[in-house]
Amino acid sequence: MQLTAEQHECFAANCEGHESFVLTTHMKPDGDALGSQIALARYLVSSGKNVRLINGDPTPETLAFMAEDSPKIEVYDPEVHDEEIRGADRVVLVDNSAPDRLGRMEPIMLAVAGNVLCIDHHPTREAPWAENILKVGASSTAVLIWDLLQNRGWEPDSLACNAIFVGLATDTGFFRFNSTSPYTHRTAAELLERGVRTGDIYRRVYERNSAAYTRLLGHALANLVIDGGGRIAAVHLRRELIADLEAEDEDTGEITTALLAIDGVDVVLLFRELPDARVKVSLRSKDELDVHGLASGYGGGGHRNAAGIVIERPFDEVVEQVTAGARDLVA
Ligand SMILES: [Mn+2]
Repeated sequence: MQLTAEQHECFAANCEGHESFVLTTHMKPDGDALGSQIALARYLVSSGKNVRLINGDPTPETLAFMAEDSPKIEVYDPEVHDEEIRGADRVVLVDNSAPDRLGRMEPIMLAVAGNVLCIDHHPTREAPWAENILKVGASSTAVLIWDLLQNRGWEPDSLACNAIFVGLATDTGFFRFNSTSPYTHRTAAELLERGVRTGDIYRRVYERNSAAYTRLLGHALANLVIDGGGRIAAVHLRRELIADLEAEDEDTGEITTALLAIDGVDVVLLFRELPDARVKVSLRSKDELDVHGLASGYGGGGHRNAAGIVIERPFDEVVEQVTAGARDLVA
């Protein structure tokens, strides 16, 4: 078990005591966010509950396969959904406890905070939600959902199994981060026994790169900057380059994986200039080095080994300051 008896009781009371649910998650939903949301939705629907899935941002194309046969995931529109959200017996927020990671849904979620059940594994500051089922350090929210649903005695259907597997696999970098626990592997084993196919899921999620992304990756790798006595690797993606390579819509977060593979590098910084004069910084680190602390100094969030910042300052200034912070970290 991942969660305590009290947490299981809290979940049970929430399920039994309510008929209509709205499930939501953080902005730019990832595999764990959607996997948790979909698996929970399948369970609630199978229990005869009324369930709406409403997210602030659309499901990314690489993860659309997860949602194909799930209850429909709607993209938040205040005119349409505020009433639904206010009227739900219970609103469940998964894979996020921080209001500022709700994006467009922050105002309505804060308005109904007294009716929100939050299920999450991120380090949290003050969560304003009515009830919280939190396990910081768990590999993913999906394993928490698995634990909760197993405890309810529910036998998950194949869609829920796939959803949970995508959640735990993507949040652990396919079982390679240190957050990967024996429980993660045991859960994965249970899912494989129920028919989940690892290779198929890996291909669907990860082998989806475009030529534009691959060119950008090539440029990034060829122009990497080594700092901090060899312990920091950084990449700078300026507007002009992104435009030249027609890579505007590409998700560049994964470029950090290649940088982190450099021998001796412990911290990776990816600076990307956004169209609206803001700068996005993706930070990654190995082992005990805490880039979440560095990111939160600039209003960013994430985990110890993976964090992000979006900041409205001149590009060179952001590079200088965050790099200086990273040097302190490895010093
Ligand atoms: Mn997660």
